Amino acid sequence: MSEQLPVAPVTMKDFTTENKPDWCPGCGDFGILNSLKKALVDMQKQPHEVTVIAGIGCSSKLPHWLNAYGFHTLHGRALPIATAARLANTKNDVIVISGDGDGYGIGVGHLVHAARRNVNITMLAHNNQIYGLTTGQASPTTDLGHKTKTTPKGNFEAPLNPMTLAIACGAGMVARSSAGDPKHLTETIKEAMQYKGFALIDILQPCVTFNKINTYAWYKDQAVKLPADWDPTNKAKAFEMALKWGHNDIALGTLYKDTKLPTLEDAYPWLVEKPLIHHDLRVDVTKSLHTYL
Ligand SMILES: Cc1ncc(C[n+]2csc(CCOP(=O)(O)OP(=O)(O)O)c2C)c(N)n1
Ligand code: SF4
Ligand SMILES: [Mg+2]
Repeated sequence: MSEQLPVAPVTMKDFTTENKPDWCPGCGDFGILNSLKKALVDMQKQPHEVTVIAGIGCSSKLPHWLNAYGFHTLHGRALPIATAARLANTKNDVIVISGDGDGYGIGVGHLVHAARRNVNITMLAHNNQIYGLTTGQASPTTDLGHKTKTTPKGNFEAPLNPMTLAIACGAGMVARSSAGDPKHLTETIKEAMQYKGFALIDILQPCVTFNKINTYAWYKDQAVKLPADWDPTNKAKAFEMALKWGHNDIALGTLYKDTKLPTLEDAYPWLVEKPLIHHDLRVDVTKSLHTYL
């Protein structure tokens, strides 16, 4: 019998790359990367057990600086690729990294379908309410009246509410956290990764260079933690809470969670049994097509 080699405990160093992030000093993305690493270490995940799929944006550069499997895809297209990655190997934890432009703008159609399919992945939406990478244009979550490069007289388009959208589309878990509260964010990421289904974490993330309104101080002043006795299974109450935005009204925590909702992979038990690569996918032309359906 072969002897099992002892496995050394996973540390932050195991998830740290040689290259350092090129985000602006003080950017909220640093706090999100650190909280993600801490969550993975707390859960004692091995780097090879984790796949991080990102779109395009400052936030979406994160996979370059996390020592795990990673794919920096196309603007708005992380979710379909993440869905495929998860179905191809359900033993792998799949995390999506997205921005408010990437995930709630160009990629919002994919959010709708990932939510309704309840794909077993965790989406971290770095919501800085601006297009950071392209130097400060209004995004779908830019507040009304906010003056940006594309809204010089102030934004007159009502912002999209990602929380109500995700709940309405059938997401299994919908939470909000903050890059400025690493402890809360780490715990929320762990909860989302342990959740069996689609978990969206909308993360308040200051862009210190191009958003001078929604700063660390602004979010700290506006955000408030959900009460300790909050019941996340009450969908109507979660929706009501998700509608709120403003002073002492931006709720941090898990607004909604349905632990009984079937996930997409529940419909494909043969994929859960073993990864796609270990299946015999050869097609026998003598058999009727119906044999394969
Ligand atoms: C198809 C396509 N359209 C537009 C762009 C230009 N572009 C790159 S990132 C970006 C927006 C980034 O904003 P966000 O997703 O909020 O990420 P952040 O930089 O704020 O983290 C845009 C419009 C692109 N790369 N590809
Ligand atoms: S432009 Fe904004 S979002 Fe991008 S790295 Fe700088 S501070 Fe962060
Ligand atoms: Mg953004």
